[in-house]
Amino acid sequence: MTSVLRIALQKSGRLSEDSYQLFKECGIRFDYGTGKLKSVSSNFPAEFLFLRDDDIPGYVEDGVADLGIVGENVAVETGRPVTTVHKLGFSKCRLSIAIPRGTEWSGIQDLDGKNIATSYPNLLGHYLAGEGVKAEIHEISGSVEIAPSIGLAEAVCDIVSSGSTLLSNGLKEVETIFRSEAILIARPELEADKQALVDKLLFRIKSVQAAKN
Ligand code: PRT
Ligand code: ZN
Repeated sequence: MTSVLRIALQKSGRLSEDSYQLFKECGIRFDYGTGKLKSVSSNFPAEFLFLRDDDIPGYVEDGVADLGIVGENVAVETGRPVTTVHKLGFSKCRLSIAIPRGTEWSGIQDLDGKNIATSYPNLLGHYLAGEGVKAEIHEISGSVEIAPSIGLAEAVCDIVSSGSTLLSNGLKEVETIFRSEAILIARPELEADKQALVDKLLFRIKSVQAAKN
């Protein structure tokens, strides 16, 4: 049986367009955006699965997919034992701590004993532990930026790109704890035939990237 790489991509979100574009530039054709959850390439032994980004590391670990594209922030936060194959250079952002604009800031110790709202409890917890700061982490799944204004937390830790969301919620960025971009992840210990396909794909990705620099 000839092997086929199963590749998990974000169905619709900030990673999607650039992920689809990358494969297009690699000369790998497949249909997307039709509402289907799966698509087979017409000219490369690959099958694409369209999923929520948060689920991708788990599917790669479990072997449902061989490869996936996610933000490093999601890969590290989920803590799944997957291999980072390559950095892709798009969807760049940072995970930062922000506080209400009128609040004074003298350093990370200011957060001792405070409440911090975030969707990234593991990354934040790890960072605070490293700094010796004891704070209460409140995990919320969305709209993290409104937490201070509704009295839920004194600070937030969220993804920042342009900074305009923080600004429009009356917050200022005081500490960056993690920098992220899209990465290609793989299931560890792929079979030799699949690894050969990954190598072939990686060669094309690197060529596409080199042509842009
Ligand atoms: O539906 P699904 O679960 O698949 O998608 P999602 O809504 O969870 O994720 P999505 O599509 O928003 O983001 C996917 C990945 O893109 C993230 O995991 C990051 O790696 C990356 N990325 C890059 C971002 C941003 N930029 C970004 N700006 N992820 C989120 N944001 C959000 C942020 O949470 C905040 O609400 O945008 C807001 C801040 O943006 P600025 O420009 O106002 O600073
Ligand atoms: Zn998500």
